[in-house]
Amino acid sequence: MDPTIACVVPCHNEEAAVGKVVRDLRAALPEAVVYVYDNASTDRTVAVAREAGAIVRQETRKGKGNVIRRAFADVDADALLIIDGDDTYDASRARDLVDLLFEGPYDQVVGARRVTDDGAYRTGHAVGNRVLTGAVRSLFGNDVTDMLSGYRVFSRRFVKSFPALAREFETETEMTIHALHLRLPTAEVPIDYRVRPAGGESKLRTYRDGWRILRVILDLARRERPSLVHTVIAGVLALVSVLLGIPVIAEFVRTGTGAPPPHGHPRRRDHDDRRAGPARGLHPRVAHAHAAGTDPARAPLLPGPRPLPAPRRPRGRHRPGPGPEDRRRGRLSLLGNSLRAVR
Ligand SMILES: Nc1nc2c(ncn2[C@@H]2O[C@H](COP(=O)(O)OP(=O)(O)OP(=O)(O)O)[C@@H](O)[C@H]2O)c(=O)[nH]1
Ligand SMILES: [Mg+2]
Repeated sequence: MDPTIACVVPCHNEEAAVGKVVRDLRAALPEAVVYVYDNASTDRTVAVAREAGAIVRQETRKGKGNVIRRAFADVDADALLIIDGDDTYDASRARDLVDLLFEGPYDQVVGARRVTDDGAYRTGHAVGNRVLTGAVRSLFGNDVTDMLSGYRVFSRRFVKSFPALAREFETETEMTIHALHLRLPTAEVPIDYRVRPAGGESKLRTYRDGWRILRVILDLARRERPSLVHTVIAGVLALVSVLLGIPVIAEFVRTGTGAPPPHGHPRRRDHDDRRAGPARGLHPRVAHAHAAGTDPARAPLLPGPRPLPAPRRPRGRHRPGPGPEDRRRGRLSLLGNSLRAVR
């Protein structure tokens, strides 16, 4: 028995292009059944698709991901091809993709876009696709060059095992990661990517959908590669903490104590000592002799007050420690030092 082939075309307001897409598919794959999955179109998409020979199905929940989930559940075929209804992909290449799937045999064949028309990609989309594809390659494997392509053929095995969770444009990311994670045999076929015909309008919102796609990548990475993700997070935090700690370690090495003096600045010995005088605590006669470079024993007796004895450290449990104000200043200065060192 010949293998069965189905084509699924998700459409939302594509009256300008869907007729040509359906006709091209039917010409390339006469034996295939072509389904147009519409939801909430307010133009003549449904009528145009029917006139071109497609079976039109409706999905109540809006979003390309919702449509794909419904189609994967309902459609039964040995090969299931998906393609956008905006005629940006070359539907006449459908036979090449399907033949390769059966020949492989592969579970997925992706039409990897090669831009032939300047302007086929909206500003920044090519770069965004490259960045997201690079993130997926480094996290999940190197076998993909266009992870956001919407032109693919799947085996029955892939379709029935695919846990379709996406609601909107994250659906292609899920397909790519599903194949990479389960190491499903996948091939790519270079295909032309061209501008949509006049009258058609893109539904992709660059930042909102780009952010959703990135979140799917991170979420799947956390689930599929937990040790890698948590090692990277721990490594970044360890690096930050070492950077913040450098001033404290340097202070410790220099002074032998990690805590800064209570007045909030590292102790400057020369300055403090000069203020205190060279011979604090010495009898003025001896200090004078030191300063003059003479023998203190022969120095003349000078009148003057005897130095006060050094204050005695209180004993017992009620020694006065640094007050709350001192501690607060100490903490602030530690933070200040750390931030100054990071800068
Ligand atoms: N049924 C259905 N189809 C949708 C919905 N949103 C988008 N589509 C279809 O999904 C396909 C891809 O949408 P596009 O707007 O072309 O998005 P894109 O191809 O990623 O972006 P462009 O590069 O700007 O074309 C098109 O056929 C849309 O009509 C939706 O909510 N429901
Ligand atoms: Mg498109």
